[in-house]
Amino acid sequence: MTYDLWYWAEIPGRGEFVRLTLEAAGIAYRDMAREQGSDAMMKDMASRHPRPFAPPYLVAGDLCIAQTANVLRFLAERHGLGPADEAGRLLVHQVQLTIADLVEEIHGVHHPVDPGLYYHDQKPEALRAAQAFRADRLPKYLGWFETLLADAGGAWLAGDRWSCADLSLFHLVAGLDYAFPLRMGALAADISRVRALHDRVHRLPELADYLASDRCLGFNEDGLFRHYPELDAA
Ligand SMILES: N[C@@H](CCC(=O)N[C@@H](CS)C(=O)NCC(=O)O)C(=O)O
Repeated sequence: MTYDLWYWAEIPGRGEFVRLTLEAAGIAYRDMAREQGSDAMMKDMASRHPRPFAPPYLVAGDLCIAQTANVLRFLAERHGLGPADEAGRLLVHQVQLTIADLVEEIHGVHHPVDPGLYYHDQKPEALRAAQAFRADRLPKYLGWFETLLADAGGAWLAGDRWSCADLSLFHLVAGLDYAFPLRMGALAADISRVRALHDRVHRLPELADYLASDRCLGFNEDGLFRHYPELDAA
């Protein structure tokens, strides 16, 4: 079956977490909004029952699955990705949900008052949010991933092969490098396992063609991970 992935055409955003798994697992899919435009996605979304709250969502025959972590869980189960044991599968999903929490906080740094307003309409609040994010939340989350990797004792977060969670952590770190290069540099000594995992995923032969292709969009200031120099500091 060829899946339909729907996500904003202009940014990597949350869609990239799904795309990376589809690409690395060699699963056939169409990137619908890239083909038809984001307006077509709004029309498609409105026509679905039950209607997804927000993209990304994946259409698999009669199924329409939204929420990034939920989509990835579906793909992992359908395609036998990640660990086979229950504890491992639950851990992968737990990591995925925690990444979703962090992604929400990252978005909240540049949109601390209202996601419907522009960044420049909430800049003083963003400066304050960024300070707390850099000082407390970012090291806390990254420290947790570091602990998980230490506990896992191997190359991957769970099991002896990459899972969706490893691919997602790669994208998360890449986004943080883009948005907060100074802070990520300052934290480097504390997150060596996370960095090694990022580099390991970056080198996966399964992803080489995709990462080198123009289908793999760079980050930009319309997306989730935005580089505003005033929000970054060591
Ligand atoms: N928790 C959801 C969040 C989905 C979400 O916020 N999607 C964004 C794009 S990255 C969106 O289009 N949101 C529209 C809205 O919240 O109104 C997930 O992880 O998939």
